[in-house]
Amino acid sequence: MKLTTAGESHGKALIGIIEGLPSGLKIDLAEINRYLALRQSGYGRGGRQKIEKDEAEIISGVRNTFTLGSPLSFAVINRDYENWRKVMAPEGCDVSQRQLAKVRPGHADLTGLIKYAQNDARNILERASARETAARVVAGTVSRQFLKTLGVEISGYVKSVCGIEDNGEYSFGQLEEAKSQPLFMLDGSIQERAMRKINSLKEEGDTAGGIIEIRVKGLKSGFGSCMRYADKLDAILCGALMSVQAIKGVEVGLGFSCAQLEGSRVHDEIYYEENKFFRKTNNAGGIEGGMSNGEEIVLRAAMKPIPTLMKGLNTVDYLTKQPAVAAAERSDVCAVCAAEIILESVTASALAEVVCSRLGGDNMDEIIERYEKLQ
Ligand code: EPS
Repeated sequence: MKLTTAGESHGKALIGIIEGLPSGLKIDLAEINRYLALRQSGYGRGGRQKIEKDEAEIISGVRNTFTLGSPLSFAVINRDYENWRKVMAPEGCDVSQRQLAKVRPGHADLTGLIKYAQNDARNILERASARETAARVVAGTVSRQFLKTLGVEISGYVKSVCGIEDNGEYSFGQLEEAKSQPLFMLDGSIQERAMRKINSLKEEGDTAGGIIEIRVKGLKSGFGSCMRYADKLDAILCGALMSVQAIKGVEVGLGFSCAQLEGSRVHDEIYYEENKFFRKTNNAGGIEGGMSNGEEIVLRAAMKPIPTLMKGLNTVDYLTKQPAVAAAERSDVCAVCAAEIILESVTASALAEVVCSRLGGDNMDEIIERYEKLQ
């Protein structure tokens, strides 16, 4: 299974092509649109989300709601394109308008300008923008529907915003509650504090990031590999999380805390009862030796603060080489909720690919039969 995305933030549309999907998978378009709406939601988003109302149009690969086994292609139209046509139209436009030279620290602007030999950072930021993730949510929700047929589910929540952290422990079932909360947090009073922090950052023209926890329930053991480094499940999943805009750190299970503890407090002891191996703890986060071990997979990702600050950071004008204040027109103050949905989605896509490459199969019946035979 392979996903290609295309599209500029203020261009006509975001496009995706998923290759390698088996035939016979039922596609629920309403669910795809529900996750697209969730990606747009959350406390701290900026003005752009009032313009967009993301909906996926499936263009190929599905007939009468079932996949055909052919490439599934889709589009999400950018409503804002109508306001940008005169500076973005591929057929011809006025590129002298909306130029960006006061490159933003933390954004792709400066390095992209140099790498792609451009004079206008708009030619960089339009694609580097996190708007691209709408396409990854569409593909991720298709993958989520594929995994669901095997009994594999993905959920998550926002654990911290700008250092305001929830250290509670939650069962998988409790996580779904997060999506009805303004910041996808599970502790009401911590969430209130985080919302107040976002309010004050907005007034100051500043931004915030946070930590997001993603969990996978129901995946059987043995996915990934201890034989080939490139097939290690933790490497694949961490790579998927790191591919999301603004993610600067990822961990599995205890993650960075492992380094501070003795082995006896880290490794999950093994038991056997009623013909089944099990562990009473899950510090490994469901992955040992690069393979799923049948426990819940626990991933955490750190999102940096949005790099467009209304108050502007010190920078240099790319064209004049003079000191300047970085460009800012409108911006999100905090997009941790969007990141939560995106991280679930890329986890789903990466896992679906791992499952397909292990099980093979051209149609869903074949895949379900092969999965059921596994321990
Ligand atoms: C983004 C800048 C903002 C965000 C955008 C990502 O867009 P604009 O420049 O149009 O105000 O809202 O995210 C989205 C549009 C989205 O749908 O997530 C950036 O520079 O990365």
